[in-house]
Amino acid sequence: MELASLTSSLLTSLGVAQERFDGGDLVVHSPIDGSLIGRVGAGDKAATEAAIARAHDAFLAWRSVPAPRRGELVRRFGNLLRDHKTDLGTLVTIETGKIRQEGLGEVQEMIDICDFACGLSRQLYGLTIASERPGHRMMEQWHPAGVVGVVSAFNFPVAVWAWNAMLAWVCGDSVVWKPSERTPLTALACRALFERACRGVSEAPAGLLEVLTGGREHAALLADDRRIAVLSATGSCDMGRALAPRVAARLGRSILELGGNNAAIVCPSADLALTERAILFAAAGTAGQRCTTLRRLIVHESIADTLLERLRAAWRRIPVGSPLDTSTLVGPLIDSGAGAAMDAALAEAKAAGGKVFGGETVTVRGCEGGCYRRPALVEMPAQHDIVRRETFAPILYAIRYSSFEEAIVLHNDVPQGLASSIFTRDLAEAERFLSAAGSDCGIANVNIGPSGAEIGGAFGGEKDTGGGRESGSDAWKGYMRRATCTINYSGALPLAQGIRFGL
Ligand code: UN1
Repeated sequence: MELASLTSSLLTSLGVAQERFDGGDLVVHSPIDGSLIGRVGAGDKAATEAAIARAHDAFLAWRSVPAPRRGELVRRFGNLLRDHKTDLGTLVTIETGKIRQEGLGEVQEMIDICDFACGLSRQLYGLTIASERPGHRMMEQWHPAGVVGVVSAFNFPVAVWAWNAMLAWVCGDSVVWKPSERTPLTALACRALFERACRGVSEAPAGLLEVLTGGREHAALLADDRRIAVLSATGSCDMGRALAPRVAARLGRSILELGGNNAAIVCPSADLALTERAILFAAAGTAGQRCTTLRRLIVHESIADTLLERLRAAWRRIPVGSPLDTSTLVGPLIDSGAGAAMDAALAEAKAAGGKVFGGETVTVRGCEGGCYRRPALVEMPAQHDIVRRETFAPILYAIRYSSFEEAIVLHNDVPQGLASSIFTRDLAEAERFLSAAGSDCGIANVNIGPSGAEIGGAFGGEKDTGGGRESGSDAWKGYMRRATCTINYSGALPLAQGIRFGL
């Protein structure tokens, strides 16, 4: 079946009306073969203003709905995702080019965060605090923050939005979502499913979810608008550098999850068979287009030749092709610009003395309009500038190390600080890597690669990655405002710090 008609039938079965994806100004192409799969309406400034106003009205009602009832809405949405997992997963594949397994995995990640958020809706715990004054009680309350703006990227078009939106909703916030202009169709599908979920919850006001399809100017409008209590933005460091100062200029709150330059240190004691499999998924999976993709291999000189030979053999066998074909492991890059960036990075690495293996253009029969590349493995003499930059493509740079201290220095000597990993059977090495003087990233793993995190942990990283945390653990606190409350039941008025003040 042609991709356009497959897309149309998937969108229809997910509940999106035809006029929503047929006839607008924003054209959507599938990276699989470059074909046109939708035309979506791109809103203007007035439409964005109106969407924010509706979301703000929704917040004013939703904040007073008991949190477990808010969780019920998220539970219903999660069940609809279960029912439509295959269709939505296929749509993710068509719109992003990720393989079927990963498209389904992305929807599973949404379902998981729904479950997490639903449970959380009964656990938005505050503290009680011992007061220094007699007859006083102190406590912390967590209240809804307001309208949460979510800016998401093409590579995880729905899961990353779900991390934010599910927490926001149980926390009593409303959501204005600006998806990537490359992936508006999956966003429209999520909105349609969410509208269905709302039909079963009488307290759910209109405006709990507003979707802004269009260009980056909509993200800037969210950044500038004081009604957006929290702006959560996922994407490149450049995107973060453009939006964060605008939010800061109005002293607003942002949650930033930006680029990564994730490494694996492979130590002499590593289980090489396990390490090889982990590297394959982390470096080549999603065609190198995860923010957590493994981009740097820091390998001990005593095992480097053996490991690199094994990896070259594996790299040769990676099936590159249409992501709809179940035997494919590596699908297309998002567009030809991404292919050009990959080619330029490889040329730069070569000029810096890198030995490039792979990285060639692949022509896929029937998908000639797509941008396919064989994953590249590049042995570098040193951590050159090109290695320190994030190229959003399947390039794995390998560097040798001799002492463990040197490995840690190399590991941390990049501007980004998202995800990291070590492969070792030496307990002391693993613990040193996880210690305060080890990996400087927000995610640090032992004997698994840096990508493919579960939703239960807080997700995000340091330095140019932006410092924000989304998803599990106590990331929900970023979507609420904290009120410190002191209650005096003593009948007297003792002042804190023992101050005496009175006539
Ligand atoms: C992203 O690429 O922005 O940890 C998110 C992972 C996924 C999420 C990636 N669970 O690789």
